[in-house]
Amino acid sequence: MTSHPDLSLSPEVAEALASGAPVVALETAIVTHGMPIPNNLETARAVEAEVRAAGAVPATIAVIDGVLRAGLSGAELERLAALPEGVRKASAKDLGAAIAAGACAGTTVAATMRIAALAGIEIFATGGIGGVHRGAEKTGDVSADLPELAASPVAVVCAGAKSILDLPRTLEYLETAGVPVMGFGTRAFPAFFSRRSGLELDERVDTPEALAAAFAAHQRVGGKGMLVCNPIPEGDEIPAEEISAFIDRAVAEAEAQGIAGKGATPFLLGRVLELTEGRSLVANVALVRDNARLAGRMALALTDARR
Ligand code: PSU
Ligand code: MN
Repeated sequence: MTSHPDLSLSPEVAEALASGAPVVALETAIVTHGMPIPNNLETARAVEAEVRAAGAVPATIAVIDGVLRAGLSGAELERLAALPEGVRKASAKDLGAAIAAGACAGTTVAATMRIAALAGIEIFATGGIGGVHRGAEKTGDVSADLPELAASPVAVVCAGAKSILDLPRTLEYLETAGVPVMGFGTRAFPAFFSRRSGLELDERVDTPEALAAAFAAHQRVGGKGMLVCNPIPEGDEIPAEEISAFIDRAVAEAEAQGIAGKGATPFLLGRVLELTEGRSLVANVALVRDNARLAGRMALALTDARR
């Protein structure tokens, strides 16, 4: 890892990277803008524990007092999860301003990928990615997560994307951008709460070793990011028939209230949580933990492949 003036690694993450040990990046927009207190802190801790149980080192990424950080202390994670005054949601475009302002920010998938790449971390676990929003043909709302997947050499393990988004257009964007989308144990593109969206993927891969091999080969041929889709565990699934009315209502409310820009995704996530009376949160915690486990196994496999 080359040193960077705006980036600070925890001692544990620095040592793991220096010795070639497996590391998994974790995002924090889910902590600051994706889940309510106290579930946000509990989940962030549980996800770190899953990465450790898999034998990898968790690198929770955020902006703290204007410094890009990979690996937070327990106290720093607590501070971020308490939503300090002025805490921001930082996507890729927001990092420079947050640094210059000395701000604290939870980092989206796009910003977390950018920082992971600066640190030399190749595997990243999250819940769901941002994508092309419904109605994007009028609003142009496309998450910066998608172009970042084409730009940063990081494999992102997710449970697909929520149907608050236009899922067919999200997959089309990724195809155009040259981002491989791999189904773990499935050809079905998962829809976050549900194991299938009705959309098919080109690639199914059944082991962490095969995922690591495909990611390493993608790098050798000049590729950058890769999306790994790990469907929500069966027992935690909320069938599409049950969740879709709530999602449709949240999307309609956002449109009626003219909610746009970086507030759009947090509004939609918050309304789905309220409308499902917390059931969506239980599913969300289960899938993000499962993604952390898979990312940990993939990081181990990638370390072995690189030896
Ligand atoms: N989708 C989810 N849960 C999340 C997010 C998206 O189901 O927590 C968060 C992630 O941090 C993602 C961000 O990177 O929202 C995307 O925000 P935007 O659409 O503003 O790019
Ligand atoms: Mn957006």
